[in-house]
Amino acid sequence: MDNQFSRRDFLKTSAMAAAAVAVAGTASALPHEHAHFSLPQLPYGYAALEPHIDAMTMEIHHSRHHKAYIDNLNRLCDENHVHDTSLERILAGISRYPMGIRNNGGGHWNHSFFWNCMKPNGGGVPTGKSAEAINASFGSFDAFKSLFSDAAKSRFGSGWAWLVRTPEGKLAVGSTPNQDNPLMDVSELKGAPLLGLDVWEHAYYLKYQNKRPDYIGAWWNLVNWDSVSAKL
Ligand code: MN3
Repeated sequence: MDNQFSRRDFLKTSAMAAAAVAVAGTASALPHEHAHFSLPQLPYGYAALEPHIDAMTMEIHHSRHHKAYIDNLNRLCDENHVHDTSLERILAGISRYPMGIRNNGGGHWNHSFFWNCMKPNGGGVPTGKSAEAINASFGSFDAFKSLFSDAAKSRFGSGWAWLVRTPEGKLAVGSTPNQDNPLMDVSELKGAPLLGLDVWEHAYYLKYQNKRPDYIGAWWNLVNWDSVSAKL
């Protein structure tokens, strides 16, 4: 996304715009015959979310779990001749793809999104657009927090809890199994994700073991409300 924005700025300002378009046009067809995705850098260090999420959990979660979804996704895109480079577009039509692309494509999208749902010294009560939208939809922040926490606690097995803006423009809370997400045509919960919480055991087991509710309770101290507001 940064590349697209910087390229657009370049095109606006450069006297060499025509040449740049020619280069970009040929370059996009060359490097990869198939879709290729890469591991995004975390917006903070592995230890930055301590004590709520420990550094070792973050390092393993990002550098091994997230990376494995991407490696598998790239391999499966090659094997299945998937040329679409937009993961969002693939997810929107995921019912037409093999299960491995659903699991690993969802895994890549969900984790990329999740890292930005958190920040050091986050949490607290939302302000601005987040606060307005949450109060209007759920009555109060406490009511929303309780709904979202229940969705995260009651998701049986592995999955995610979400706050989404539905296609009708309302906010809704729900959860998805495995690495499914609300962008997928197969998902019961549909909409644009505003906030997501990973409740797979790999997200919390080292520090919290079987106590998922404790992890969820601590996670509220990390929520990046600026990121939620920016999506509204
Ligand atoms: Mn995970």
